[in-house]
Amino acid sequence: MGWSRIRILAVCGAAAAQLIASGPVEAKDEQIFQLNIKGNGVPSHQRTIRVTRGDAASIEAQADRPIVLHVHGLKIELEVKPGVPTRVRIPTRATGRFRVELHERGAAAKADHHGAPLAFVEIMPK
Ligand SMILES: [Cu+2]
Repeated sequence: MGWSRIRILAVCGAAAAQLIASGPVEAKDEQIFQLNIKGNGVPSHQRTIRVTRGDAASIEAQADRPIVLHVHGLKIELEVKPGVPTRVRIPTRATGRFRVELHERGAAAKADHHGAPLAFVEIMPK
């Protein structure tokens, strides 16, 4: 279905099986989580971004229109232009569950602040 993942490095069979099970791409020690934003949502398998404290992890967002992605509590504000996959590192120093919100660009932005979360970032203790 909607698997769009980046292939950075060739992986061995066991690692490939683990990628399919866990969802995110792992290149060396970094996990990259795709968010493919269409309308006001992302595919269901992208709704939970789960990492362990101290992990190296990034979000790679794509959107069907200009948006700003906001991760509450992690101080992430990412501008995304349509058709331009855009990455941001997830700080994983603190544990918790953080809302990923979608902000529109332009005049409608303020009115639409903080609807239902697009996804959650969950940072688990080691
Ligand atoms: Cu917000």
